[in-house]
Amino acid sequence: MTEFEAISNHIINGNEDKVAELTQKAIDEGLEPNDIIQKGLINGMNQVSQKFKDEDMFVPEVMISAQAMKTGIELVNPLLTKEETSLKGRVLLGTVAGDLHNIGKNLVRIMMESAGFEVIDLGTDVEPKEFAEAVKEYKPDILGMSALLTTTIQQMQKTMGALKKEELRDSVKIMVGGGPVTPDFAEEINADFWAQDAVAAKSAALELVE
Ligand code: B1M
Repeated sequence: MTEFEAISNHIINGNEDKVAELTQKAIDEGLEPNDIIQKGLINGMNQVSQKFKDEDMFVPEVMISAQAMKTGIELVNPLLTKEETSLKGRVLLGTVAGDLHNIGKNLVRIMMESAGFEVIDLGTDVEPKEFAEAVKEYKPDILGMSALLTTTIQQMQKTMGALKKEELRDSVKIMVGGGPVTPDFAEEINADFWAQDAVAAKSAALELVE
């Protein structure tokens, strides 16, 4: 078993101490921080997602796994932020109204920060009006919206409406992502970019500000 697989397995088992121990070991051995995140921590959480879908795991276990992943990410995060230091731009990030999922959004934040962006994270359950007000206040280069529920993706469209109403739409690039969000949907609501995962979000952000 590779070290990455071992980290993934302990995410699935929800063994936070083991995740911390193995993540630290991987760091000490000089493994690539991005690989530790992608092949170990995120891979484990993706398997948890699948098990949740298949009803092999339930909400309390998922929360324990998510906590274990967070602990691992916190260990790797300082290494990522040292990779590049010059400020690339400002990103405003949030999970849309009615949606409390924040694990994916938090990964997007970490990746953006690692690329040298300043990230203002509005958290979860962000109303269209709040997004618009924050765009007015912080003047970000990019507004990133995350949604994990088919019932909440329409909030992205409503946010586009709120931005238009305040004549802010053209002042900011819009990136959308999260499980039910597709490239077609992104195009339909006139977003500038769709990203499948946190690494793609980081690359897209770098492209958008170039
Ligand atoms: Co919820 N949940 N959940 N949940 N949950 C899903 C999303 C679900 C698919 C599970 C299922 O039934 N198969 C389902 C949605 C079904 C649907 O809408 N079609 C669902 C449901 C139904 C619910 C509740 C309604 C359950 C209930 O109460 N009956 C409820 C809703 C609460 C609410 O939000 N109002 C609920 C609650 C919860 C928990 C609180 C238990 C917990 C969230 C904990 C937290 O976030 N702090 C939870 C979890 C953990 C999940 C699953 C299992 C895992 C999500 C996750 O964190 N994945 C999820 C199942 C699944 O996704 N298959 C599920 C790991 C994460 C790394 O991936 O979030 O996809 P992800 O993020 C990725 C990409 O999507 C992308 O990059 C990230 C990193 O690579 N990405 C972006 C995300 N945002 C992006 C933004 C970008 C770019 C890329 O640009 C800005």
